[in-house]
Amino acid sequence: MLRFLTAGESHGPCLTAIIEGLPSGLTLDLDAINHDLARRQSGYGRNYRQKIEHDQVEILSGMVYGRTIGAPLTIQIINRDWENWKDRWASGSLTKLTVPRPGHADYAGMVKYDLEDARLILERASARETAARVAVGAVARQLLKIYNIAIGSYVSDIGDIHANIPNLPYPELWALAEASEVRCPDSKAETEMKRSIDHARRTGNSLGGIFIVAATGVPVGLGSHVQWDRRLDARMAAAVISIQAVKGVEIGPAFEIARLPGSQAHDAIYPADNNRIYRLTNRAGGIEGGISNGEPIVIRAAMKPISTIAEPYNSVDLTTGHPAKPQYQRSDYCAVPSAAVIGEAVVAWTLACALVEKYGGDSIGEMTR
Ligand code: EPS
Repeated sequence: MLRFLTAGESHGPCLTAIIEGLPSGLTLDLDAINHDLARRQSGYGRNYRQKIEHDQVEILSGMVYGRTIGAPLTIQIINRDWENWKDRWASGSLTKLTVPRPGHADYAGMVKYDLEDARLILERASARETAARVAVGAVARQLLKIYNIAIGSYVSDIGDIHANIPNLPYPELWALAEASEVRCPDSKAETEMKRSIDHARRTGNSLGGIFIVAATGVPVGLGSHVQWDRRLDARMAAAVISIQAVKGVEIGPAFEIARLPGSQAHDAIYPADNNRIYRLTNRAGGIEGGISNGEPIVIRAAMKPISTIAEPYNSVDLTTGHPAKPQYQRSDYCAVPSAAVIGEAVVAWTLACALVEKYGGDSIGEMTR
């Protein structure tokens, strides 16, 4: 079984991830991991913090001569912003944040953990944690690559700007997205999205949006229909909705299909050579009965607008009980392009887990046999 944990605060010394259950003999390309970390940091609408950070992994255990050895792999990413916070953390001179920001984990976290300072919640609730998950996903991606499974993403909506996504094979869509500052394959929409993000920045606001992650080359038979927690669609949905600020997940065009009669909602099967089959549509998003069916896995996710905004909502100072506005320091204005990269990572991880389960995972040799 593959599993991982992350640790680390947003403004603490570092982020750490420990992955256990990786097969031995997997060659790890650290440049490829760092490349994904840089992709996560990019995107129009991020704030000054991304100029401070320059995310790079250090491998502290589980890899010898560039290959995994079956032991836990420890990944560390330094938070460069720690330098700007460590003295204030040490002296206890940071002002307490006692007014929770609506939409953030602040209020529920303060009540749950009996803490008077929202800072002690937001440090871990922060999406900074996703740097560690992208590194984990990049490791998973290298395992998947051996079996020709590829994963990419693009953004279809930012705020009320909706892109016209060209009808192209996924690798071409991903290449267009890669060249776009908002990861959008429609250049006209990209211009409007950037204009909307500029407007949000000027007016102290933030924007959400929708991104699509797809995986190609996935074999038939990952996941299972026999138990709820083995269903690949359930595991994918859980992984994607666990990304900070993601509030909705869809497999294939699920919400559109809900309005159609059964005769138009599924994917007819046709015979092909060598006892194979083919399909002309992929309305199931690559998963039927909780099992991958050999078509690309397609997941669409909705990210809410970031809840830290310069013009804050009404709230309450929890120490006085009086109406108050949350303190504003800084925030991103739009992080949907980054969320798409994080989506790739969590999808890669979920597929890697299912692949190791199906093909046995002590060594790459065993899996490949
Ligand atoms: C985040 C708040 C911002 C973002 C951060 C996520 O950080 P800060 O409070 O330091 O300005 O920049 O994202 C990252 C640091 C990152 O690397 O993605 C939040 O509250 O979720």
